[in-house]
Amino acid sequence: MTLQVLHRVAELSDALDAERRAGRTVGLVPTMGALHAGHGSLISRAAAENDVVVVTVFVNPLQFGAGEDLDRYPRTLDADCVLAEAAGASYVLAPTVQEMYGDGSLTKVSVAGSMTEVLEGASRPGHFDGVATVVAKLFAMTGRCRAYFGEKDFQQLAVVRRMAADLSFPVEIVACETARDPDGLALSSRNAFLDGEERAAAPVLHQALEAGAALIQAGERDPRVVRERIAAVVAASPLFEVDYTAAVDPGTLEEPERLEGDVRLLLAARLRSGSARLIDNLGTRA
Ligand code: PAJ
Repeated sequence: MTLQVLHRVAELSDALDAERRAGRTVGLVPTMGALHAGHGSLISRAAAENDVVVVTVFVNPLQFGAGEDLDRYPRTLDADCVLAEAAGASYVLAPTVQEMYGDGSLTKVSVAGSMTEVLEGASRPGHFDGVATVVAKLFAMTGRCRAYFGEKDFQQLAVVRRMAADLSFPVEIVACETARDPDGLALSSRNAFLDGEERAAAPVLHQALEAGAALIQAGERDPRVVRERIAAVVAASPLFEVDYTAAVDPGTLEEPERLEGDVRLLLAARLRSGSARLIDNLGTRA
């Protein structure tokens, strides 16, 4: 099936109602565009598990804070459509801000509690309200579906899961592994902001997480020691400044007294040049 590019929400809802009436299952892959092979891996998986796949491309102003990179976020719709189609998408929805929010929305979806207050939530106040609000809207527009999210944004995945369950959306959330370059750097639209030297140094983020995991495998059970080791590995690179590092329970995102069972290691670091802020995470077991 050739790709259909839609700009109107009503067109998408009508098309998907017709697909479901014909007995077809729907996979949804929400994105902000600037698609790379990481997004491609979500789309391919959605295409393997569903009859019809919708990719949404919308740079959501609500989830960017003042002074963040909303204005320079890459917008590459033509190339996005080529990648989405090659990976198996049937529809791309690329709405304008006006189409999504009209003259402004008075309703906000907010997941309360520490899940949205720690880590990215602490560094980016309001960010997860913006994510929860736009994803709730995309779920309402799409209707019954499976929705694919990357572990790359591990906290986002947890927030979206909780929001979908709390609001009873008929949506099954599917978590997908992080796609990486061969040197370990997690694929990200923001990697495009790095210069050659920064790109060469960037695998230090994944190496730091692996060093944290190795420490746990060697028997370390104190989360503070693990997160400090991760920070020390990143800090050894003069190009990066650590924002946060964490060793937490993957369900609650809280730091336990002692590491036991499944552990998620997370970090965020800023390039000192100001070119970008990168995040990454890794799962391990204590
Ligand atoms: P965006 O950053 O475009 O990411 C879209 C989806 O692709 C997210 O689920 C993200 O986790 C996933 N993704 C990004 N890089 C990945 C990688 N290297 N491997 C695997 N998956 C990866 O996340 C957003 O957009 C927005 O917050 C959104 C959910 C669309 C709401 O606006």
